[in-house]
Amino acid sequence: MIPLLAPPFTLLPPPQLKQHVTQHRSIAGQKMGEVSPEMEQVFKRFDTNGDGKISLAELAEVLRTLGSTSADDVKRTMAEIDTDGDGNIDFKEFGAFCRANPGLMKDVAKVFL
Ligand SMILES: [Ca+2]
Ligand SMILES: [Ca+2]
Repeated sequence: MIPLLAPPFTLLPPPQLKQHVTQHRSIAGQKMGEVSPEMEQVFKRFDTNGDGKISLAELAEVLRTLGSTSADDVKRTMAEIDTDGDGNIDFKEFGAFCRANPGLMKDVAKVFL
């Protein structure tokens, strides 16, 4: 007589398939704009008035803490991160900057967290 159920082990995907799925998921996650919890904390430290955006004044304060007091530096950094040019860095822009500069953001996290 043929058993109705296959032995359980046949239901598990082979190891190489599992691996593939895991890799695919992490790539998809990055495309969705995933930002690490550390970066979210850093953003909250930067956004001192808590409106969900980093203004030029808030960015200036961040750069001052990091040792840069030049107004030109602040303007240049703002222009670099504020990709839609509305004069504020929102979390999406901040996340994109974090992903583009992971080494720099690690150093910044060390200072602020
Ligand atoms: Ca703010
Ligand atoms: Ca913006």
